[in-house]
Amino acid sequence: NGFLPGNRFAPSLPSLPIIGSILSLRSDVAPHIHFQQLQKKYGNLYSLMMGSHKVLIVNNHHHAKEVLIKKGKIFSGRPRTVTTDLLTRGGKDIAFADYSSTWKFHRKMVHGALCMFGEGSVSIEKIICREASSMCQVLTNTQNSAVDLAPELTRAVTNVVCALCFSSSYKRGDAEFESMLQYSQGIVDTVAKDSLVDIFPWLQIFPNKDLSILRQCVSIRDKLLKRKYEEHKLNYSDNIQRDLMDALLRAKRSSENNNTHDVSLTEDHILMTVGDIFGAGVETTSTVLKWSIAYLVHNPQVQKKIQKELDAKIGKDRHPQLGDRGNLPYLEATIREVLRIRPVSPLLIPHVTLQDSSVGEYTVQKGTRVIINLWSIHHDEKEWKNPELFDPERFLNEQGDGLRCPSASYLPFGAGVRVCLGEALAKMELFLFLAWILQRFSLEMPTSQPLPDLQGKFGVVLQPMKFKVIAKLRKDWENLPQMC
Ligand code: HEM
Ligand code: PLO
Repeated sequence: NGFLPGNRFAPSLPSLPIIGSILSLRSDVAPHIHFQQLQKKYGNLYSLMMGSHKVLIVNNHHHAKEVLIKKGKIFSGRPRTVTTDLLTRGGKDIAFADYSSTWKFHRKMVHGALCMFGEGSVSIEKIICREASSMCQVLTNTQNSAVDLAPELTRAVTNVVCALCFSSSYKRGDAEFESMLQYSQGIVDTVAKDSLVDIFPWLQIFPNKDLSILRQCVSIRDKLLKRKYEEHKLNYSDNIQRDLMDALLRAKRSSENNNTHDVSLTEDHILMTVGDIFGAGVETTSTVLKWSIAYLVHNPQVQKKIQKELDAKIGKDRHPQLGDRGNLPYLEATIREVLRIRPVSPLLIPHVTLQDSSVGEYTVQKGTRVIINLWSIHHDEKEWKNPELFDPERFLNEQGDGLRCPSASYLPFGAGVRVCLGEALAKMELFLFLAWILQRFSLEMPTSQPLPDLQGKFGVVLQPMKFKVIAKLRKDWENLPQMC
């Protein structure tokens, strides 16, 4: 079972009874950067106490792979925390649910439903291209003025995941979409950031601004999910499966008709699982698109190279399609570099050790929380030359016509038992949206505005700060009819 005899524990930060290591955790920098800095003093594998919970911090890819892959099952639990319990009704979703047969069943189901639209399938490509086209149309109408692209990028990404989950989509300015943007930002700002209530659950009894924002946002989200659920129940038919919601309804019915099934699928489970996919689908991909644009305006030479590649391989007579992926290595390399330099989920989601085990030479006891610091792994100086430099070429071979993996210290989607469920979908979206935008537009900074901030705001996803850019139609595109 991977348990090594002996009792060598990883170096530990100082800790006091009840409050744990909180005094050593106070810092002006975000947790992923603080955990990276603590390596200087404690090495790349060390532990600390969050209140009464022992936490192991993993900053190195060898140890990360031991946890995620080699001993994946042993480390596949999730902690229960006040904020994630509020979001998921006590872990009735996938991402924040502890290891259990219900979690395994949900994961398999959703995986199956996503594969239905999966790689190579025409329908998902069509949906993404429809949204890309509509986004390009909006950019054409606002061109030459400085705009925050985030709402349009988010609408495009939301509509893809809306099509998958609910067979629906939002028009510009739709009130439900605007309310979704608001509640979702409220949730990102307040959930699962190892805030004090998650470390000391008893603090819930005191008034807490973040917790009340979270409660309010979750209640708005739950009403939306419940509405979609009821609509689907009304129009449900055993013969047609339109989307993920139908797939989950069908599984619920068959588990009810078949008493031998030992996995119970309640209404709560369906709502929370769709909520996960919808939330992950919106917040992750839109965040990566925003980071991509921030880095492209910082690095106009990269933007030009992508456009040169697009002009040579696709030209102006047709739009980009998934089949072009193998032919556009520079664009692919740029996407990989964005996912390296600004990982969406810099600390993944905490894992929990389900039985006594070990990592490297150290013993890890059952119940220990394990935080994989993807930030350290993606910025490891032994693995990446000049890690803070944005350089897509590190992912290209010497001829520059093919991709390579310069280091094994790269895990943007995690790995193993808890690997991201949306990796294939996210990669299709990133490729198509960026290819469509850069084929037609050049992204520039408005004069007299500072370049976007690249530090990011830490939370359950690492988001860039708001910024405005000008999307200018490229030469030769001004007079062409839009191919929509
Ligand atoms: C989990 C990354 C997009 C659904 C994760 C994890 C990471 C990740 C790092 C945590 C792995 C762990 O805890 O060990 C990303 C990135 C994305 C992305 C970088 C975009 C570029 C998506 C999308 C979906 C999705 C589009 C949904 C369609 C999920 C789910 C989990 C997850 C459900 C939880 C899996 C589990 O706990 O069993 N993702 N993700 N992700 N992701 Fe993604
Ligand atoms: C984003 C805000 C939504 O309103 C709710 C939600 C659900 C699933 C979460 C997602 C949020 C953030 C990103 C997460 C995703 C599950 C997997 C994904 C944590 C909180 C990642 C990157 O791990």
